[in-house]
Amino acid sequence: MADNDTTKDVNSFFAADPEKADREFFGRVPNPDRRGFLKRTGLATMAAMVGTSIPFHRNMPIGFVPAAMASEDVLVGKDGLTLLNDRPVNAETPPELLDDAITPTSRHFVRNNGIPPENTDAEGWELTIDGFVDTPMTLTIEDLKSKFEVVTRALTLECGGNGRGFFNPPAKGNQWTYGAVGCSEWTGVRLKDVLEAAGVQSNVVYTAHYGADTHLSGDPEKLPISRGMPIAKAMTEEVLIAFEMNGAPLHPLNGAPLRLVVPGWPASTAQKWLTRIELRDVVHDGPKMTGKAYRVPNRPVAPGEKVATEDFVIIERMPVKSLVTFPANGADVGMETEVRGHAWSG
Ligand SMILES: Nc1nc2c(c(=O)[nH]1)N[C@H]1C(S)=C(S)[C@@H](COP(=O)(O)O)O[C@H]1N2
Ligand SMILES: [Mo]
Repeated sequence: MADNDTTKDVNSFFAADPEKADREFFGRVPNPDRRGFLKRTGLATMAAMVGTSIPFHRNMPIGFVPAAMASEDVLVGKDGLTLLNDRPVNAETPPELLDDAITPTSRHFVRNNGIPPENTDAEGWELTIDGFVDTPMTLTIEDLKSKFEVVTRALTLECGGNGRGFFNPPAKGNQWTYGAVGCSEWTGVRLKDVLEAAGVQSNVVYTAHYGADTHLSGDPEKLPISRGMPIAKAMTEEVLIAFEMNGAPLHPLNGAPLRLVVPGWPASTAQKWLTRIELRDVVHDGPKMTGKAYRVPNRPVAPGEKVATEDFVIIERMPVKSLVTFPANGADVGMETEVRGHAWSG
């Protein structure tokens, strides 16, 4: 059927601009259930690229099927999550599966901005601490475990976009509903202890975090995301460099083998597949730090009101929220029933 050139065409079409490619093939339906329903015109576009007609997507050659249709394999080790996107993988947890006090790893949501690294072996993984420090350091996970106090904490991670699916007017991006939040038990060392060992210089105002995932475009020069936080937050007791989640190594989709956990702040600051922390004398300006990414108006505004870019500030503490996890939404219950859930805040 398709020769290699056409296969490359479609793949590069998806690689160059996945959102545009998705729109072409699936239409602009911000709906997690759209998978499998290829638009008629999308089918035609794809058929034109293959040079033959395609009655059913299951007849398309492997490697040619858009990532969007290969959704069965992208959530290995996760259980019951709703897939919002599979390039990059984004999946949220239905509220009734967040009933436990400690979120099981299989139910912790996944928010990827790029493509996770293929090699997530703890063996040989290195973390570099540099920038304005007295002693730049490169540490293995064994170094972290042997040189610093290892602590275990139940910490809440919530995506800054959680709940965005209900915004009116609609917001761009993954249409998260309730479940881009989790509270697992994380084991690792305090970021503070590691930074103190490196020696934080007096001019430091901000951290910059780097991970081993790659940009959707495949361009090695581009980073999918690199965020940071004020040094004062980085030096608090509860910010961890974690290598375990619920008593086992991190799940590959949740940043194995090493990640930051920054509780109470948008989880975008909690860099996964962590390879480097740089201390800066200015606020970090990496991808997803500037413009409107993870920034909010500096005052309450009406929904949809235009706000000047210079009036946006970086999101820090997340607001107070709560979620009913039992009974399940829409469940048939008696006249009297117990209701449970969680509340959390930044
Ligand atoms: N390296 C890297 N770290 C990352 C991201 C990413 O795409 N790449 N996504 C961030 C965002 S936006 C969120 S909400 C959390 C999600 O963590 P989880 O996937 O473990 O739930 O990871 C953060 N850390
Ligand atoms: Mo996020």
